[in-house]
Amino acid sequence: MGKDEVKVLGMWASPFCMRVKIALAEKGVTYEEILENDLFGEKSALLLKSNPVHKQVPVLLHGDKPVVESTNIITYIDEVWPSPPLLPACAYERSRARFWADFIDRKVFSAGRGIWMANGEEQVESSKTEFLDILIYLDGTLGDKDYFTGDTFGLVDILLIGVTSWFCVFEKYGNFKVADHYPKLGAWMERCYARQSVLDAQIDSNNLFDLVSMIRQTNGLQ
Ligand SMILES: N[C@@H](CCC(=O)N[C@@H](CS)C(=O)NCC(=O)O)C(=O)O
Repeated sequence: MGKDEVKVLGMWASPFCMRVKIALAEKGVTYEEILENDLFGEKSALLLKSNPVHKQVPVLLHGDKPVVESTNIITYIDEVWPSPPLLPACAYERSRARFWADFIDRKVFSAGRGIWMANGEEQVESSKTEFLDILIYLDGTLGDKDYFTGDTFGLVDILLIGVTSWFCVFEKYGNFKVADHYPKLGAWMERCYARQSVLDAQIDSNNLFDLVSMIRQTNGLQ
């Protein structure tokens, strides 16, 4: 493998892989995507060798060097291919972006999972409240800006828009629409989905519904 060659080990339904694909597209970096066929069964030897600790996708292979964890991968991409920058020039604004990146990573996807893995109406309602309460903070920090750190699409946008690929699932099982509760976040999603990088990386919602229904059945949920 050439020393500058870029490969992404991925999986079609992964919001975290979507993030990496968006970041590479924003930077104009060409890459080969290698999909894991059986991520929850037999993982490929390449994945096990590249991410021996977590054994998860995405993995970015830069030449023969593996980089793991989607947020870490995107900051690596931003350092190696600096233009256009994904983090603000000002140190204070960069620290704020990293704070929100961490908030998104800790909270949003796991709260959404609580909705689609809920067992019964009561659990659905409490998970939905938890999820919507997390979004209050994101809606607040977005405010009237086009993107989370101002006028330009950046790290925080990429991290959250990847996770929004699963919002259709959260909304279906929770019987709500994020945009009805948070119109500014709804408009931000539309703005992001108008970008080619996001469109090209988007995940098919019907395939996600099939996957989720299969996972629920496997776990004995109705
Ligand atoms: N924190 C990780 C999460 C990655 C992750 O959860 N990947 C999932 C696919 S969406 C995975 O590889 N799951 C397989 C496993 O955990 O065994 C990141 O941001 O990259």
